[in-house]
Amino acid sequence: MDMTETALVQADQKYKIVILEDYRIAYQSRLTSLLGRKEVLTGKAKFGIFGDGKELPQIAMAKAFRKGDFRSGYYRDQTFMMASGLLNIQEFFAQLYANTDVNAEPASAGRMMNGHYGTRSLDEHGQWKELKNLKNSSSDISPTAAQMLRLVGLAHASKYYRQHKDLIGTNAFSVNGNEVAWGTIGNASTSEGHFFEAINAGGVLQVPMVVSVWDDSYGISVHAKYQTTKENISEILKGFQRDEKGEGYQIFTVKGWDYPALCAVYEEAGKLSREKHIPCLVHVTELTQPQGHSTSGSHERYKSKERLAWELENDCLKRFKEWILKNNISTESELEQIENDAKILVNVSKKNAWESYLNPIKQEIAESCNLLNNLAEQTSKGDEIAALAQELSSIAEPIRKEIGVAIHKALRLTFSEKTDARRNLESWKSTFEKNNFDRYNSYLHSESSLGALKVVEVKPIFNEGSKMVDGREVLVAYFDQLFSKDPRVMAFGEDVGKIGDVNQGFAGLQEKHGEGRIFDTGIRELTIVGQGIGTAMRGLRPIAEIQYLDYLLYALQPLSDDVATLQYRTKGGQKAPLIIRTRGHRLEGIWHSGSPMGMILNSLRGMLVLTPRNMVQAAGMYQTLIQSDEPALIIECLNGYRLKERMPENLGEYTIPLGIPEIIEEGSDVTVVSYGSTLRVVQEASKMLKEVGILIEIIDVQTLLPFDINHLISESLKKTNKLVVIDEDVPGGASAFILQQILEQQDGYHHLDAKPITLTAKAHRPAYGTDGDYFSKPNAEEMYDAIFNLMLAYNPNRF
Ligand SMILES: Cc1ncc(C[n+]2csc(CCOP(=O)(O)OP(=O)(O)O)c2C)c(N)n1
Ligand SMILES: [Mg+2]
Repeated sequence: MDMTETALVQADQKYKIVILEDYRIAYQSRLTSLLGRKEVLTGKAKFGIFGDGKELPQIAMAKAFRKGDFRSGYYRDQTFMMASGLLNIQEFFAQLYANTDVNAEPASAGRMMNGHYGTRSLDEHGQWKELKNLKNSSSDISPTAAQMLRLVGLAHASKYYRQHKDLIGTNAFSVNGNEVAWGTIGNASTSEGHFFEAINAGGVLQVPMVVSVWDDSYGISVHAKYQTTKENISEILKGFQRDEKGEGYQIFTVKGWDYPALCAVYEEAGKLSREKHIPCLVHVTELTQPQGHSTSGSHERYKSKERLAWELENDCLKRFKEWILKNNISTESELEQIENDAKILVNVSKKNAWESYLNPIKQEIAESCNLLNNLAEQTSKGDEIAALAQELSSIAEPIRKEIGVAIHKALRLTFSEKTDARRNLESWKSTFEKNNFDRYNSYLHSESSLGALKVVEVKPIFNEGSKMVDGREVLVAYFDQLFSKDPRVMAFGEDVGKIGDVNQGFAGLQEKHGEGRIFDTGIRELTIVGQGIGTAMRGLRPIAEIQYLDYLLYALQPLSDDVATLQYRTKGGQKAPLIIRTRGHRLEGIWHSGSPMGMILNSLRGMLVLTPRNMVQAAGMYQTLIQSDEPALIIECLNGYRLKERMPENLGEYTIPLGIPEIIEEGSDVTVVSYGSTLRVVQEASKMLKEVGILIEIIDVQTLLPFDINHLISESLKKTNKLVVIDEDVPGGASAFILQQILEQQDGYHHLDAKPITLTAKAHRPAYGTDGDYFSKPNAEEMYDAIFNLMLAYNPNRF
């Protein structure tokens, strides 16, 4: 052999090794799916959804995936995760069994059902890791197509880092923006508005995202003919194809069983996106579902015999094997060896996963049974308690609920006894509960040193020379210094860039700080939020604007499903410290003066909800948020931008502590609790009430989540013994939450001498015009009447 021949053989050999490695991973993944389904059907796991039939394109995608890149995908992606080294087989099974140990199940510590992948961006202290040196996956959620929203932001972060590399310098997240965000979505999920909105946004922004559509012609039982015009997503997206002007997408269509073509497509798409920030769409067709959609049903019910036969023939793994053999890359027996090794590995991994899931529970069973048996010896209910222990220890595959139920019963049976054994059991139970709190209830909010409640308060400073200005000018001055100081901060939304938002809070700032920092977006609330999530997940500090509070409904899905759950569903493994800025409460008409605070409070637990009464408070809250790592919604008063306020001397330094209400008027007769714009109306009512000698104590709660953490309101009730909650939301909306907090959480009912009252807006949306507002929202005269009547009933002799 001459030199070139040797080189060729060596190259061939290398090529073969790579291909066989790909076959090995794909085959292991397939076996994992097959075994996973069995585990569910035999009752070891509750639900299973698997990546079978989608292995090959994911192997190809993983080849193009580099350090610093991010995936934003869905439940079919186990092979990609395995091929990228981000998931091993044991971890796959650990999630299937809901192992709550974060080391065994790093994606969610058993909190999410199987198939929900994600890497840990944060260390155990909640601090960022060097994400540019890691392969990353954002944490999956179940709502179809929702992953497309944050994909836009993950991709936009690369563009931002590239554009501002001199400003930002070396950082943990990006090397010159050379990272790609890889999205995956099922064919049927492309029917969602989320998908189309995200595709359009990515095209407008020209950001490095590669969207793969895994097309198996079905969405559960519903065929593509009901999902997609022409049954073909790449066909109908042709208008997005890049043209000679260089704008748009590079669109690829490739068959899901065609290994060389898949490898070539992903290499090209990755390169285009990484180097030139060109978004790409890869439509992967002719995929199958060997085991149907999930363990919840069988596809024989809705697929024809012909289709089922076609799927068998065109299974990507089968065709990959045929291709390997046809091209003499390997032999039957060599492949068989790989398959046999895979069988052993998958079985051993499954077994290890099961044991590591079950052993700690068995340990707890042993401990609790021991304590129950001790108790049995010291009680007249010995037989019953011993039977409980016996029953508990005989469960072959126990869960913790069974321990909790048995202990509770034992303590019930012996409730009047005071033995050491019972005390020991109680003490064990309290540790058990603490551990279960950690397993199932921790990390709703950041537990890092950057938690919002840990931000140190700095009071605003005013002096004699402090100017009186329009409220919006306080914001402009605040944001101006923020953009100067912190290159991670960007602000965007509808009309945010050129005109500096509809109320001029960013006026002139785009000109000063650049179009990359403060910019306009299309009218697309879902992806405005997604852009915020993705950029925040990559170390930036986005302020994403929803133009009016009423339009938060459009943005609510990703806020509720993605942002609010992120810390919780990853048990502190990921964070998106996103600030959503909006304005509302009072102005004009049905869609410009809403205050759906109950909806917000009920859907956004996990976020902070801040309701500053003026712009000085708002600027201080922004400063608190920017120093913390928690996501928040901040609602400015729509009618407050032109009201005069004093400009603080220490903008950008003072902070408003969260969860700390403020008494804005002292009084001894009634505690009146409210927030936001309504406070000004309450102050009008207060003037009228003073005329008849009634002094109300007006408390601005300032932040609804967190709510009055030091129980200031309850303290006020000790003095007044009467409570009125005034709220612009519908009856029983936010006011119900506020009452629950005061009466139950703060034990406020102890201090009441009269029925607590809520005064709210009417149940309908507010009508247009000043009269519409007056007769729809709580007005000063109604407030006067409600409070006067309360006082009259309480002490008729006083008036
Ligand atoms: C918003 C929302 N609607 C419905 C569902 C229930 N659901 C889960 S998967 C699925 C079908 C998805 O099909 P496709 O996108 O083609 O992905 P495939 O499972 O075929 O890979 C549906 C309807 C959901 N998870 N989220
Ligand atoms: Mg499908």
